[in-house]
Amino acid sequence: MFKPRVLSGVQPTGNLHLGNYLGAIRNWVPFQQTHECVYMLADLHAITVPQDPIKLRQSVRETAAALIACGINPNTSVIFPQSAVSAHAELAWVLSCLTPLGWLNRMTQFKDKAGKNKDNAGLGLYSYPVLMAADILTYHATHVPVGEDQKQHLELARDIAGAFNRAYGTEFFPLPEPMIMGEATRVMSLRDGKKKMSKSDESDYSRINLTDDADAIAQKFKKAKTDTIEGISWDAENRPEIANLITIYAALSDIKKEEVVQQFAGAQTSAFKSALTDLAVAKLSPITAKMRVLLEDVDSLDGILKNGAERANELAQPILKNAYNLVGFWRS
Ligand code: AQP
Repeated sequence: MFKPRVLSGVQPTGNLHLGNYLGAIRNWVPFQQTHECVYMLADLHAITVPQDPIKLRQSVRETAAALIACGINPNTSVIFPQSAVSAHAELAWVLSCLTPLGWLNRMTQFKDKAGKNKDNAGLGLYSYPVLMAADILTYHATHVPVGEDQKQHLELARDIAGAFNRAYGTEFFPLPEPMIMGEATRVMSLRDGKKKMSKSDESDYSRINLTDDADAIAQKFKKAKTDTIEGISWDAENRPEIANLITIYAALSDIKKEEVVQQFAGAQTSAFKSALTDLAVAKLSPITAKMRVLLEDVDSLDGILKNGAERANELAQPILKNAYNLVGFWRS
């Protein structure tokens, strides 16, 4: 039997936003009571699109500070930069040899990110889901809490684990369970209710960043796209932007969407936006303040990352070694 172990990660690509928080990071916190937790700053994934080296390094610190400020305890959970544990890249190679191209061709994130210029996209962007499978399997992780956008990659990780087990006549890798949790599994852009909120969106007004102050949050919700229909009602098809704001309100206040609709049914959009601003500021400002304090002490943060990398290596290396032995590789 596999010990219940959680793995998840976030790319240190700046602009950590409300979608990352509500869809993923916030859900990682309670697992610390029940599971062994491993949370990576996915810098190997980050370079699937161009990154400035100095910013990337600093962004790992900022993302670590965000996780800690959101309630991840570095003394119990393992927080580490992915690039500090070579097992991820090493296992990814083995898994890539077992992954048919047809499986990767179905991945919608590659199609979205590569756009029309597919031939110029890097191989790393295409094989990103194989590295993600390696991230999970190299810890024998059983549960992976992610936002809705990562569901397809998680299903692929299960298929890849199965492919390895079949190829080597073993049950060595557990099939990881995706955990898509909470009211806000897919937070949408504030400028376009049909596009997910994203770090790489050119418009800063499309997202609420975890580092935004009260004024910025107020401005962004005030300018958020809505419609001309009166009152607050749930109609995801025809009122996607209002549905998104209802979802955010529900998630931040830990109530159901129906309750939000009941509470604001007769309210004007501007009044609802103002209540949402107050709620978001109340929930996010303690996180922002804690992040600021943590980032003032770079040495302590670097110490946390170094210690996390050592602990992650201790977990990953024996699993990689066993996997290599199954393949017939040399690794003592
Ligand atoms: N809009 C979202 N709603 C809910 N969950 C989301 N996540 C991302 N966007 C949303 C979840 O956050 C975790 C970390 O994501 P990531 O940083 O590793 O990568 P991503 O999914 O590519 O995030 P972005 O913001 O869209 O970054 P860019 O623009 O750089 O591609 C994951 O669990 C993800 O599901």
